[in-house]
Amino acid sequence: MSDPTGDDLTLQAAADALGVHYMTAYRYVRLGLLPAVKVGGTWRVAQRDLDVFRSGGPMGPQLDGGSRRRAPWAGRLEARLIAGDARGAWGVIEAALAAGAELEEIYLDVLSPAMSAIGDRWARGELDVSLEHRASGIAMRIVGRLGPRFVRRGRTRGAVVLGAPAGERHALPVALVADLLRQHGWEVSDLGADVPDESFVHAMLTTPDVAAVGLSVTAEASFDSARRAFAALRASGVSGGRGGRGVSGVSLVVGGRAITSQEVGLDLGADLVALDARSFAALLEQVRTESADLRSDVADAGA
Ligand code: B12
Repeated sequence: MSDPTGDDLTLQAAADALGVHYMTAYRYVRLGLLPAVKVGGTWRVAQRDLDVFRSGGPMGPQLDGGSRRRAPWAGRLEARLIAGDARGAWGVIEAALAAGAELEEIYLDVLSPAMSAIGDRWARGELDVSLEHRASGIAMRIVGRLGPRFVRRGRTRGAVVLGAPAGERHALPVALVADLLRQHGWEVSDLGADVPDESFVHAMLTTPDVAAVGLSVTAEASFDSARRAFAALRASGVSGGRGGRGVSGVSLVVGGRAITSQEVGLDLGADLVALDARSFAALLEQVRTESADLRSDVADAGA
């Protein structure tokens, strides 16, 4: 290891140089992949060590499409989940993290496909539903362990209430989407699955600076209850209306596996439809900006 000198870097600067989240860089340090020393309570990385790490050797994670990052993590995780091997499942996650995967990749490109594959095998009659329940439990514990490590510090963009409507038992998608929004700086109130209409309404009315209420709909059988939840939220009089551009309004958003098009989502009574988790944060940001513009237009008109 080189001795950090005057031109050494903070861990945040090293993370920025690598194009990874601070926690990913921190893990590289804790796993012994990236040399760093603690100076006065903060990690410092020598520029030379960073250069060696970035070039991929000797311990570098081959971030630029190297074979470790392309490893079939989802398949390995699926196998551990089906085996009910919580420890092994976590080991796969740790290995993917060490290879440079970010939270979003772990959730969307590793955990989600693993769970979908398990669902497909259940649907083909290859797996008993008890294994699916057990796998879901392990997956939830992984999310519980992983999410808090990636929470973004600093000012929040606003709050979002998230949950699955009454009767909809798929809680894992809600937990994943909640963490991904948190990583983008949103404060998320995750109500989980099977949420009664009045709980959505209560959460919306009592959550400070709430910008949106998001419903996660995984099974088509939940369409009616999603419709009822949106109707109850709208009846409480707070929503911004279609388009989600209300001056002091809250956008009602729907997403999830069963929401296959804008039409399907709007028909349930949502203001906005997010067709995947990756676009949700961008959509919320847009709504926030448009609401702020609208507020200033109204203020100008009143002046
Ligand atoms: C795990 C699981 C369960 C678990 C749930 C446990 C839990 N704690 O979550 C249990 C065992 C309880 C369960 C029960 C049932 N399940 Co189930 N389940 C699954 C399984 C295998 C994985 C779900 C999952 O977590 N996927 C991973 C997530 C992350 O992916 P995702 O749902 O697509 O979510 C992503 C996006 O859609 C989006 N997103 C999700 N929500 C939101 C919200 C917003 C606002 C936004 C913007 C985005 C967004 O972001 C996520 C991340 O990318 C799926 C298979 C599959 N293909 O998904 C079946 C599946 C969803 N289940 C299914 C069924 C049929 C059922 C049951 C009806 C079975 C039964 N007969 O008992 C029951 C009851 C369901 C009910 N009433 O809700 C079917 C649904 C079919 C359909 N057309 O509706 C599936 C597809 C299985 C299959 N292949 O047939 N299930």
